[in-house]
Amino acid sequence: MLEKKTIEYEKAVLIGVMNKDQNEEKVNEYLDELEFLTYTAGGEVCKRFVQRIDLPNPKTYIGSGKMLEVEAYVKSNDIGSVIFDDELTPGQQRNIERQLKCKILDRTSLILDIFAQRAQTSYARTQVELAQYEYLLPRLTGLWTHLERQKGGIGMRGPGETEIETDRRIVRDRISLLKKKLLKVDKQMETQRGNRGALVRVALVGYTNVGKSTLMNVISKSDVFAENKLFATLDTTVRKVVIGNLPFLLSDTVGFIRKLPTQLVESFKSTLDEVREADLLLHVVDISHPNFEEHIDSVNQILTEIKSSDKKTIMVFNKIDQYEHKTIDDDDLITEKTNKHFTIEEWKNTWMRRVGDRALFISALNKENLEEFRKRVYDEVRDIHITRFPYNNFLYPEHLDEY
Ligand SMILES: Nc1nc2c(ncn2[C@@H]2O[C@H](COP(=O)(O)OP(=O)(O)OP(=O)(O)O)[C@@H](O)[C@H]2O)c(=O)[nH]1
Ligand SMILES: [Mg+2]
Repeated sequence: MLEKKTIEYEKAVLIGVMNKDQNEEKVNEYLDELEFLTYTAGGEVCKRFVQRIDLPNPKTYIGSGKMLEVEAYVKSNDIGSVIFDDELTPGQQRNIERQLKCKILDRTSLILDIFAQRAQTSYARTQVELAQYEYLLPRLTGLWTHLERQKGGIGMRGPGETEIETDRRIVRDRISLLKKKLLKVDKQMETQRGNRGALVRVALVGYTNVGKSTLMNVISKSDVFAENKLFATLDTTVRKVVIGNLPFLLSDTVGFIRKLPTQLVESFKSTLDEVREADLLLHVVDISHPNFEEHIDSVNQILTEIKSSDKKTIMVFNKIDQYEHKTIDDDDLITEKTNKHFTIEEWKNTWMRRVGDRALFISALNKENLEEFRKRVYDEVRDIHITRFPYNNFLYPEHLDEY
């Protein structure tokens, strides 16, 4: 019999704060995502702590009373990591670590850790390593200021300072080396992209885990890795797809997330170039996710950051097979109807009013509505093609179904 392998999950605790603009539901949704990230990184969440606080405590993020509560729990439950749903300052991180005496992670370091774990190619690894060192550098500096403050400048010079200075120098050297390495690969990739000729380029973009790779696979009959964890894809895959007689390039790339660390956006610059240089974006959305509208906003924000927000875009609402809306009983006269109660039909109407026919509702998994999807993509690609090659358009019939 095959030996059954059980994965050892590290015990973790999550910490979030609720300010006056957030309700409990919202904070829980954020912590659900943090829990999913933790699970993806190999952790098992034993408890969540939430504190109502308008501004994070500058020393320990949460208040001292809450810290004691967390400390007691960490001690008696053999907790390996305490994970905060926000970026901690280097000082906060250190103070908390000193009190809790276990690993302290923030949202940024957790995401960086997942990226590091998932990077397959040497190119992706280089990009992640750069982002990690960029994250580390101010924290090394922080370590020094902290020692300086604690023990005073005098007597702390010498070995202590040299050590940190050396560390800092090593990290800086490593950063510039990695940047040079990436620059070289960037050039190669640029040439590669140039060699692809005049084909229209379409890019799948969207929040992580929405089904971009699954859609890529059904459309291009390729075999991109897809799974129900976050950041399954880190590298970009480009495939030539032909719909009707019209060939174009389709790319699948890294997923986005709320508060995506800026270090990652920067170091994944060339991976994201595929998006930046695309003629058409397919913005894939997981409509079955309770927070999908916020996901759309996060994605749009990142698209703005990488100067791609004004591109022609089709909104592709995926996972309609899994969509569940809240219902209101007939005799319930109190509950107000919100968009959580919308049916798929109501969402269709809403989005049609917003973007006209540039919104599609599909299930990549069950292959629902894929014909409509192909037809819309065909029409858009054809339009781009005709604009680009006005003398060559006799090749393409007005509509796909004229074949
Ligand atoms: N129910 C349902 N599940 C889907 C559908 N499309 C994809 N999935 C599932 O959603 C999960 C994520 O799919 P991926 O294709 O890996 O998602 P992705 O957007 O590429 O994710 P990242 O690469 O992590 O950003 C997988 O478990 C898929 O099987 C769908 O239409 N319906
Ligand atoms: Mg993917």
